[in-house]
Amino acid sequence: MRIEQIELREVAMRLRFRFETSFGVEQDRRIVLITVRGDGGEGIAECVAGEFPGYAYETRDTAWGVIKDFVAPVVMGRDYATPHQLLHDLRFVRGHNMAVAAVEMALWDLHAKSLGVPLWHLLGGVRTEVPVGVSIGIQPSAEATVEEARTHLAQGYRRVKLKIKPGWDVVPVRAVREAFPDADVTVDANSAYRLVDAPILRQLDAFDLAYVEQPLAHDDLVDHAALQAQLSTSICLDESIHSAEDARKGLQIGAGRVINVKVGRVRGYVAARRLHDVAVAFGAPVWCGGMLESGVGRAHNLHVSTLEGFVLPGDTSSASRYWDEDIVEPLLDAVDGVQRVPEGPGIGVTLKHDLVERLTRRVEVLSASV
Ligand code: OSB
Ligand code: MG
Repeated sequence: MRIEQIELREVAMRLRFRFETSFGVEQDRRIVLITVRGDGGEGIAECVAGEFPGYAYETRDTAWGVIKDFVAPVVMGRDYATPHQLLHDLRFVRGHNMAVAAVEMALWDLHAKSLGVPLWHLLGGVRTEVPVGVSIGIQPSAEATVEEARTHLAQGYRRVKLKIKPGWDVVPVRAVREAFPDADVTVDANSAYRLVDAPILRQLDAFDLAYVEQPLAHDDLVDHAALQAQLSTSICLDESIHSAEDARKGLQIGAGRVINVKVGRVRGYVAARRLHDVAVAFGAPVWCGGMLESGVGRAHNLHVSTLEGFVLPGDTSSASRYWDEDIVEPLLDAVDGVQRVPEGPGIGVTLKHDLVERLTRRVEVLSASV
């Protein structure tokens, strides 16, 4: 596959709900889609960088600039037998994993399509059905949180994850646990606590949570290890893990026992596979987190979720929870808390081009010189 063209496209999509976390509120999404063209085909991916640097330092604008100024000039015109070499070629781009991942993931889609196989075949996936849960944002009251959990558990979702922050933790968690004694419940703090808050986090041990996700700083592993030693509940690392090496270090020092793998956060599929293999070697379960993606990113998430170590329910709940109309076909909706991995070649979904055009706010096409 010779990379002949990279298209950057920003689309505006409004979530059906206001999504509040400890780092901010999201509803009007601006999503960067990447199309890689070559050998008469094209592959697509979604950059998971947010609108503002609240979850990670990358934003849709930094990703756009990094792809245009540093990624495209290196990979444009190169002929890749498989996508593995791309990561190596980009080793001098420090950080900016979300920008690099988007291009890498689009190349995987192109590669799988050129071979006429679903992407998960190339990744070495072992399942065609992916159990999923929902991520429930911070609600106005504990009662509203219980109602959100009730609605989704009734739909068959396999786990509910509650967003928490200081002042919004024990009360909603207790309410949900009392209402649903047997449900798989987790919490995600998105780095809102410090080690001195350990006594509050220890109170969560009473609620039999599957894990507490990223309680401490986004760049920390050491304090997470100190906290894990004081908790019976497992810590799941999200923001702190950017690579297989981070996973190795985190698991080695006991900073957590579970890892949330987002392909976009960890630099793409090759990196996600390495990270996954490290976690499996440590006996640590992993699962696929979400970033409020459109159908493009959701399809990618389902493919990575087919790897054997993804044994806990992911965040890829039904597309129609998020969007009045998603930008891909077929519609990725869960049935009884299970998503089927799309069956077509590549990521197995195609863009609704007319809708995408209507939602587009800017496009830039970068081409190889001939
Ligand atoms: O921490 O997992 C997170 C959304 C945006 C940024 C970070 C996170 C999330 C979610 C939502 O939890 C998951 C989803 O429903 O896509
Ligand atoms: Mg998280």
